[in-house]
Amino acid sequence: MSTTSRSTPPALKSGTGGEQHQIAGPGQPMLTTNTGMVISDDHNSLRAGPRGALLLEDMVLREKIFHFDHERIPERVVHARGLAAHGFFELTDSLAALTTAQVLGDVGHRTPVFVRFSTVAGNRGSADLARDVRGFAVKFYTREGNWDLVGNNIPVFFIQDAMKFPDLAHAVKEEPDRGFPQAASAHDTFWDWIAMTPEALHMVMWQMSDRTIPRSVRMMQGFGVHSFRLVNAAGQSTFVKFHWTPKLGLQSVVWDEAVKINGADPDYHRRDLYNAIESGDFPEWELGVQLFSEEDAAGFDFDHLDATKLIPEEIVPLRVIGRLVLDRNPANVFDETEQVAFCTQNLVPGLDFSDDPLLQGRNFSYLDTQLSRLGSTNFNQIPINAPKCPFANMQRDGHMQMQVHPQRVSYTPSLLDPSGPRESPTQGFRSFPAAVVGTKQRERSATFSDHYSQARLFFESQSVPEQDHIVAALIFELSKVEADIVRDAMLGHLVVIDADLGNRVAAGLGHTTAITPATPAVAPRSDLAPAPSLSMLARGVPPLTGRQIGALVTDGGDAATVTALLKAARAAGAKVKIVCPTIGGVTLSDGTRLKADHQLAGGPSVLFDAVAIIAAEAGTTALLGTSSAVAWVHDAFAHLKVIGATPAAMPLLAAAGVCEDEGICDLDPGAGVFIETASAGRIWAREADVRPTY
Ligand code: HDE
Repeated sequence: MSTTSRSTPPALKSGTGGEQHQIAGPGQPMLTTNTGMVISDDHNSLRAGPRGALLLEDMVLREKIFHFDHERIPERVVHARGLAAHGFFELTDSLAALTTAQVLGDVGHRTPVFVRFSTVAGNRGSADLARDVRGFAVKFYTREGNWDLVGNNIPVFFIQDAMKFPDLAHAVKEEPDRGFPQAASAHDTFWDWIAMTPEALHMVMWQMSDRTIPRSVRMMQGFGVHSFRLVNAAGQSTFVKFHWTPKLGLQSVVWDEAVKINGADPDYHRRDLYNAIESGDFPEWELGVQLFSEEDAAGFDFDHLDATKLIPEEIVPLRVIGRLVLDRNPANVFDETEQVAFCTQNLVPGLDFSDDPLLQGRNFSYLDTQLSRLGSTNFNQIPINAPKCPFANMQRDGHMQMQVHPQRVSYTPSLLDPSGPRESPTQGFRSFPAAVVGTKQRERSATFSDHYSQARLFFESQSVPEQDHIVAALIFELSKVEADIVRDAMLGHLVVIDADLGNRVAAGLGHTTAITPATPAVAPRSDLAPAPSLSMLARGVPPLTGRQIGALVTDGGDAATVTALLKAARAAGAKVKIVCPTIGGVTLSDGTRLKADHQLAGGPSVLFDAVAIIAAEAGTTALLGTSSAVAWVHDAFAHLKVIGATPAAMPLLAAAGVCEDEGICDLDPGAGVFIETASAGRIWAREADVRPTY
């Protein structure tokens, strides 16, 4: 039953226990049971006398509690924690010559979409900023049926064969004999499995990079990972890989920040997306495609059917063909975000699968998992899963059947009902008639055997700070591993990927004995040209748009500086959040009141991309005795953020151990220099001063 907004509040009646009853007024919906019986009292169970036991007869109580008891459904076995939004996909460049799919052919057409982002390993209640791969699953409600592009924010995957997926998931999830750690790969079973599975090493390099601690889901790439086929009207096939590129640029947090954000705001990513959409800042991505033929593929120095490999953009450039805009938050998170069921098997005519063995395995898994998660083969009837084009078939009955089928005939063919739904050889989905030959065997192609070359390519394509972070992440993760045998085996892999990488991690682990290199199945290549497209920093400085500046303001803070900051930030597309000693806000130098968005302890600087401190002398003195204020400034400095401060705030910077560098700006002449400096991103040069690098 929907609720309606009323201009007059419902009448109140005090109950016998002092509770307030709201009574439905004229024209207002009345509260009913699920069968429509109007409820007279929603606060008091039926009992034998005012102090007596409850009566089993109370069907109102029993129905309410019965429904509540079953509100939860099994969470996803992986990707349990998700956030989602509605939007549209608009094609800007037609692929009609290569595919009959209208969604990729009709320029200007807007296809509705629902996009769910997720972490992989953590349970539904885990924190958003776990170091983890992010899911990037897009459901296109096309005019020819639903197309689900179920991708990740990393273009490769851990494994080459679906057979290994349960092992990977078991290894990374919490250890079953103790139930921890949750949402973390930094534990023995994960690294034990990785050490024994060299095909995972390329993905591990990505996982240890800042890609897995994104600043926002609005600021990360997405990839379809596998090769798919486009099939045109003439029946010709072109291979395609799909890439989503965010308009806000690629941005991540640093690891210490991620750790602290998880405490300060475990819902950081969901809040960020929700707030951006609510305030009209609709996140947008470009859809790019890499198109290549069977002959092109034969010339690659890897097998494109192997999901642990990528095609560098330097080899097959991206062709941008459309844009994805997310402009509406889910109306109900359970109904939509939780119940959405993505299935890699959902394609539309004009698209087809490649023979990637991982993709083929996924096509079984996703349909299958929905049955245990959603409980019925009719899950496609749930509104978020239902196609928005006409659909009809002879599937009937089953748990929770929501449709009434009045037809006598529920089969084909039929003389009795010749007008019912029938197949269409012209418009229906047809598989690309790829020739198939071979013996039945459990064996992987020799073209899948090189596990180190692209891992090396990835590491060597990173900028210096990015390489430093990969080294630091490996040191962190392997330091959490208790078994020497696992750590030693991992070092053996790392030195084969890149000797410098392995030696640096060994130094950071305090590993003093000789490393025994792993023995690769085929010799890794050292002649691959670095691919700058794989580096987030090499892709350019992302704009300040969509980012947040935290301003710590005390009583007596300079009013003109606050005004200048708000104005300059707005002009740059950034939002300013005011942090004050109390949530009641402060009185500025000109006597005006400034409202606070956060109280100091509830608004640590990790929540912001750059920070400003606008304090009067007395305010600074008070902050010097407040550890959360000193930590606020210290963390901002350690997290390489640009810091703007009024002259009176300088003692706080000194107490926080801040040293002069190009990221420390005087706010006295105004906020222009501060905003300009903050627009260039983090101060990477500071990193060597705040953290040891190995
Ligand atoms: Fe998934 N994966 N996966 N996966 N995956 C699921 O399906 C699976 C893989 C991905 O927001 C499950 O509905 C197997 C690659 C995303 O609802 C399950 C294999 C990629 C999501 C499943 C893979 C992904 C899932 C769990 C190896 C990136 C979340 C719940 C063959 C291209 C979708 C569900 C959402 C979810 C199985 C590998 C991405 C169990 C067997 C590769 C984004 O079916």
